[in-house]
Amino acid sequence: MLRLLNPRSTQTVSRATRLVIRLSSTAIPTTQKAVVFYEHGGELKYTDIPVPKPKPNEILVNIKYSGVCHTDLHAWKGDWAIKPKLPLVGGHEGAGVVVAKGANVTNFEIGDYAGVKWLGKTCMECEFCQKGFEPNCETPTLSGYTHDGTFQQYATADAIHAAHIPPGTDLAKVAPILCAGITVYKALKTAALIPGQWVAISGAGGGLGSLAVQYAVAMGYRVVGIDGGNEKEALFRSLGGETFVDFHKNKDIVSAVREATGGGPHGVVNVSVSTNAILQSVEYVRPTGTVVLVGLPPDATVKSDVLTHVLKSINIKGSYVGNRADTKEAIEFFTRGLVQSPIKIIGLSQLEEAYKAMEEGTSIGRYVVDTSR
Ligand code: 8ID
Ligand code: ZN
Repeated sequence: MLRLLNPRSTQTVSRATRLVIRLSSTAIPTTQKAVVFYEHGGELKYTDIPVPKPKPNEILVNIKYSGVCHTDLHAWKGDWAIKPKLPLVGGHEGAGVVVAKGANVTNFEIGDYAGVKWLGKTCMECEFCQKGFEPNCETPTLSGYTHDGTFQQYATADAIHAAHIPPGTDLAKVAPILCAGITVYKALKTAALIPGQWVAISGAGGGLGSLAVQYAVAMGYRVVGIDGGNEKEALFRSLGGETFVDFHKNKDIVSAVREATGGGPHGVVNVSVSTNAILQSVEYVRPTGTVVLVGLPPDATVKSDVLTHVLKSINIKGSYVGNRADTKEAIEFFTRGLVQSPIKIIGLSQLEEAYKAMEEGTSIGRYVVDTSR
C-alpha cells in the first residue's frame, strides 16, 4: 500500500537538493516568469513581469511548484458571480522558499519553506476571524483571485496566513495540500463522522477527490468513490478506496451508492463540478447523514424535498477551505506519510494543458506546475 511506505523515503528531498534550492533563491531578480490573463477566457500569457515587493506584513516566496486547482480554471473563465481582479496571475497552491520579508514579519526566516494558499489574508478582528472561522472573514485577500497568486516565480503573502512547511519536504508533492488537502480535510471534519462509517467522495479521481479519499481512510472511514473512467477507478483503489461507482457506466447512481453502503453513506463530500452529482448526493445520503458542499459548479442550486429532508433528518452544509489550524493539521497528515500526492508535473508555460484536462474531466489527481520552465 502506498500509504504504508516510510514517509521519509517518499516525501522528502535530499540535503543536497535543498542546498541547491536555497542557493538558487538568494539573489532576487527584478523580473520573473509568470502566466497572466487580461480577460476571462483570454490568452494565458507566459511572460515577464516585475517581481513584487513584500509589504511590512508580507513574505516574498520564491515559488518552486504550484498545484493547479479547478478554482483557477473557474477564475480564468469568470465562472462565478464574484469576479477576480484583472489582469490576474492565478494560482493558490504555491510551495517555495522565503527570500525576503517585511519589517513586521517575525514568524518566518529567510530560507524557510512556505506555502501560499487561497486564504492569503483575513482581518483577524471580525466575529468570524475571532472564532476561528477565518475563511468566512468578510474582507479576505484571496491568492490568485484578488491578489496575484502562485503562477509566478515570486509571490507575496501575508506572513500570518502563509503555511509553514517543514524543512526537507518535497515541495512539488506538498503543493496540492495547500488548497485541495486543507479543503477536503476540513470538509471531512464538517461531515462529523466516526471511524467505521461510510463517506462518499463525489469526484473521487480529481485533485480534491484523490486527497479526500486518503484523508478519509486515514481518519478511519470507509470510502465509496464516484467518478468516471477506468483510470480514475484505478487511482481510487490504489489510494485505499473500497467501492467505486462509475457515473459514465451507471445509470442509477442513487441506488448504486445506497446498495454499496447498506442504505447510504453517513457523509458525502461533494468535490465534483456537477450540479447533478450534488442533487444525487442529497438523495443517497443515509438518514441523519450529512451532505457537505465543496465543489462549485457555476450557477448551481442545491434542492432538497422538504418532507424527505425532515423524515430523514439530513444535514446539508457548506465547507470553504480551512483556517490556520486546519492548514497545520492537513500538512501534518502529509508529512507523516498518511497522504500521498498523485501529481503530474508540467512547466508553468504549459498551464493551459492542465486547464484543458480539467475541462474535459480527464485530469487524474493533480497537475502541478514547475515555475522554472
Ligand atoms: O473551499 C472550497 N469549497 C473549494 C476549495 C477548492 C476547490 C472548492 N473547490 C472547488 C473547485 O472550484 C471545483 O469546483 O472544488 C471543485 C473541484 O476542484 P478540483 O478537485 O480541483 O477539480 P478536478 O480536479 O477537475 O476534479 C473534479 C472531478 O469531478 C469529477 C471529474 O471527473 C473530476 O475527477 N466529476 C464531474 I466534472 N462530474 C461528476 C459526476 N457527475 C464527477 N464525479 C462524479 N459524478
Ligand atoms: Zn483551490
